Amino acid sequence: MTMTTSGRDPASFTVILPTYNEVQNIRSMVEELLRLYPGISVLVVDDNSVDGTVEAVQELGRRHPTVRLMVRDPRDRGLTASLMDGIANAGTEHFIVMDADFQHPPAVVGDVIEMLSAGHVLVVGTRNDIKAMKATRRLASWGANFIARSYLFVHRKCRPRDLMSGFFGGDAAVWKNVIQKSWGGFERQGFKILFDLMKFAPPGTRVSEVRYDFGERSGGESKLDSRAILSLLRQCGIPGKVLAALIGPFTRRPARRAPDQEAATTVRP
Ligand SMILES: Nc1nc2c(ncn2[C@@H]2O[C@H](COP(=O)(O)OP(=O)(O)OP(=O)(O)O)[C@@H](O)[C@H]2O)c(=O)[nH]1
Ligand SMILES: [Mg+2]
Repeated sequence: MTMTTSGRDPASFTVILPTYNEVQNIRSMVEELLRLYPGISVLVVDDNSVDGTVEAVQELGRRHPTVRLMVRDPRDRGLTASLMDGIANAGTEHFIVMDADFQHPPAVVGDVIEMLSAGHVLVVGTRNDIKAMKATRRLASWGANFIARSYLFVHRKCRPRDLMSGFFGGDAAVWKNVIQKSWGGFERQGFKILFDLMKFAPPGTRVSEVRYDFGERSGGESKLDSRAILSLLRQCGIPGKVLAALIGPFTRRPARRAPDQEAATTVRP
């Protein structure tokens, strides 16, 4: 069943879910999205999870024709790189990016759909409060947002209030074009693609927002570590890159992942 009134057709939306080891969340996440928005497309972009996420999504794909899985080249891991691939392959008029661990509430996707249907080019989810976070994480998020917004201010770019939120939707043609044109400028290993998109946004881009309550991760483990702040600094021009190179050696090493598998980027039904 699809709604077709006032352009609010779920079939023109793809929810992009990046995953790395999200077997505890991915089934319920996808099923909740399909329950709330029948007919919507879901594209899971996985970086070679080793916990059964891939198999879970393959099984969902067999039951639901609008669920697709993209398994990425293991030599090119990265959250931003995954989302670049997701947006480029969304295949619908609009896309919505959100985490797979329920920190971004599926119920608020409806608000994003409304605004995109009304013609907004970019709709960013702004966290109402970040109280669910530990104090250190809250401070890091505030600091990162401040650095990123200052960078965009200096470069006269539009600045969503919550650049670190990770929950946003857009017009697929506009942002696919931005990604294609500025491919080499993105911090592919980074966690904050919204910051990259804003850096390369067409002049005069307007940002709209929806508000949401930021929840706690529903299950599984966080993949966020000190790499996130380093990659954010690397997104801030030459001074940021220099600073990242200076503090890099003092930060925690990233968690070890599965050994590289044969290179393959595939979009499976
Ligand atoms: N494809 C891909 N997805 C990733 C990668 N790292 C994290 N993810 C996914 O991106 C989303 C956000 O990652 P999280 O680990 O939840 O990061 P976070 O929300 O900032 O951290 P927590 O609050 O601790 O959950 C989740 O759906 C992850 O599974 C990656 O390298 N590649
Ligand atoms: Mg999370």
